[in-house]
Amino acid sequence: MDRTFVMVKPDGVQRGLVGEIVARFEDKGLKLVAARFEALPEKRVNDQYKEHLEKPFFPSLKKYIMGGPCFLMVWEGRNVVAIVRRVIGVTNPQEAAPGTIRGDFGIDIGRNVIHASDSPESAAREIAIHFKPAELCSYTRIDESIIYEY
Ligand code: IDP
Ligand code: MG
Repeated sequence: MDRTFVMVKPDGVQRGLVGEIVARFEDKGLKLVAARFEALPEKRVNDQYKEHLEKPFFPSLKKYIMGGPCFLMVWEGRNVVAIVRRVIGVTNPQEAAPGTIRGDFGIDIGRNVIHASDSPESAAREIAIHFKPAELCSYTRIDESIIYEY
């Protein structure tokens, strides 16, 4: 099974969207294997967004992400990285389709509620930034045998 890193950003936390967001992934049939609620230290924000360090929006992105606690998660499932990117919607909430998390809950690109890894390589890198291997739990969802055809 594949894994991806997902994080409810401070605006999502402060708007009380954590439960709704977790429910969407649970309802999809994905499996939660790790979670933590915390304010991110600067180093992990820089590591997380290392491809954006030189972008003009990076200072405001960092201020946004460090503006309050985040809810960090690892989700598991077949092809989970691509599935979760489709469930959250495109980066700009104004362009994100209705029915996606960003499409349903956001307006500004700099307040887009949620992060998710964009490739299996990013997922592995981001999971390792935020979680120790021992923090990833192994268990079976009771409905796994019917969610998956094989
Ligand atoms: P993603 O979150 O959909 O993967 P990225 O391009 O990786 O999008 O950008 C990371 C985050 O940086 C976005 O989710 C958003 O919070 C912020 N961001 C991206 N582009 C802009 C921008 O043009 N202005 C302000 N913030 C931006
Ligand atoms: Mg990204």
